[in-house]
Amino acid sequence: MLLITMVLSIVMVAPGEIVITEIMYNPDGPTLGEDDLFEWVELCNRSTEPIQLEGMMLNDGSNQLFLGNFILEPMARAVVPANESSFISAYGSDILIIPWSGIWTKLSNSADMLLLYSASGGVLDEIAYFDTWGVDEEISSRSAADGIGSSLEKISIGEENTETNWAPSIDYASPNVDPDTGDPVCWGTPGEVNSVE
Ligand SMILES: [Ca+2]
Ligand SMILES: [Ca+2]
Ligand SMILES: [Ca+2]
Repeated sequence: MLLITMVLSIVMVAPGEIVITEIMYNPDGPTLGEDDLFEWVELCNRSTEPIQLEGMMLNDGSNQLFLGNFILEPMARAVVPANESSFISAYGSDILIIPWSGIWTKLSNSADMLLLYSASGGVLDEIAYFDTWGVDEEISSRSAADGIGSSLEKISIGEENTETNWAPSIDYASPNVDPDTGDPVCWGTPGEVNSVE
């Protein structure tokens, strides 16, 4: 009976129940380290039930990774990091990390897409982002999420993944500080409610 319940819970995950809520596609390389090691994606369970993530797939059209055994509680958020030890070195070990296998879906610093599939192959969420998202021309021609330290955060997590519903993070969870300026080197709210929500 337990097994049947588990299988049903996997099959019945619907689009919008597990969603992509934050993307660190271009971490602050000069102070933090290599781009590929510090990228991460945050997922949120918007349903009212705990959801087993095992077998779900993140795909950017070429590279695929499969989520491992992990129960995401209702309204909880957890992170799929490019490199677990690098992520912990930047953000500490208190943030929920989802295990995965396969090939990291390298997050392009110009434009990329991310699709999240359920274990049964249905599309749960999809986003195509551009480095122009979040540009404030009065400040810079470059978005704060494009290598300046911010992540890209979703504003209304139940709405569509349009440009106006995503913005550079304005808060941070990272203890790392740029030794020259005293500023945090990697903003964003991995595992927590977004700073722009
Ligand atoms: Ca990148
Ligand atoms: Ca990619
Ligand atoms: Ca967040």
